[in-house]
Amino acid sequence: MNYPSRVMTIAGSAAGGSAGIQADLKTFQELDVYGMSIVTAIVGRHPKTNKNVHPQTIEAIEAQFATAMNQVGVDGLKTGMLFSKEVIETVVGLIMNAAIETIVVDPVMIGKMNSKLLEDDAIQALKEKLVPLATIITPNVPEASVLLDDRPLMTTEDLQQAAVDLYQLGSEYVLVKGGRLNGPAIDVLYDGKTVTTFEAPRIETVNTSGAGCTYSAAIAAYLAKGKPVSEAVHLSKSFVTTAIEHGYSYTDIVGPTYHIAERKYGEAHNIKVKTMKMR
Ligand code: PXL
Repeated sequence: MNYPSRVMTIAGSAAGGSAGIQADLKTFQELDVYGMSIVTAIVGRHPKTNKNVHPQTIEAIEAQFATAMNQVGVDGLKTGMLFSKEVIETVVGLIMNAAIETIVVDPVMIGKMNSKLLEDDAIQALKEKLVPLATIITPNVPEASVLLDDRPLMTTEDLQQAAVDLYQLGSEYVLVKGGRLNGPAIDVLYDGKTVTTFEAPRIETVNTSGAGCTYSAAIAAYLAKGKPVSEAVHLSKSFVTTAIEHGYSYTDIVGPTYHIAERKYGEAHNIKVKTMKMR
C-alpha cells in the first residue's frame, strides 16, 4: 500500500480557522499526511454571554475516536487543547487501549486571545498521566514555566535547564520553544543526553495565531512519515517559520500563519542547529 501516513489530532476547534484543529488539519494537508480530528471543545466567543469554551462530552470524544480508528487507524497523534482533567484521563485511556506509540503532546494552556484552554486542576493529570506517554512534548515559555511550578524562564540557558528538568516527567523528548523570548527564536530539544538548539531569525509580525499548533502538528506529520525526532523538529521549525513569515490578517485581530507558504514559495528556512552533550 502506498497511501499517505495517518495522523490524528485530539484538540479544540478554533472557529477563526487559525489555531486548534483547523491549523492542524491545514498543516497535515500541506505535509501530505491523512488528517483526522477528535474535537475536545469548541472555542468561539458568544456575543452576548462572552462564554467562549464549549467542552464536548466524554461520550462525544470517545465516539469520534472510535470512528477514526475503525475507519482509518493511526500512525501518529498530536494532542492540543484538552481542557479538563476528565478529558485528559479519557485520552490517556484511549491512547493506551489503542497502543498508539507516536505521540506529540502540545500542552496548550492559554490562547492568544486569553481564552483559558486548560483548567487549573488538569495540570497535574497532564504531567503525571499524559506526558509519560509522549514521544515529545512541545511547551512554549509560559507553559514550560507552569509545568515547572512557575519557574521564571528568561534566557536560552534557562530553557536548556527547563528541558532537562521537564525530561524527568517521562516523555522521550522535550522541546521548549523560545519564540516568546527576545532575539532570535531559539528552541531547545533534549532527549536525556543531548541538547540540540534550533535557531530561526525573529520575524517582526503579530500574525502568529496558531503557530504553536502548526509547529506540533508538523512534528506529528513528519514523525508519522518515519522521520527521526530531531529531523522532524528541524523540518517543522522551518515549516512554521516560513508560515509565520507569510502570516497576514483580515482584520485588526491577530491573524493566522500561512500554512501553504513553504510549498507555494518553495523556500525552506535555514535553521541553525547546534548540539551539545549534557552531563
Ligand atoms: O493557539 C492555541 C489554541 C489551541 N487550540 C484552540 C485555540 C487556541 C487559541 O486560541 O482556540 C482550540
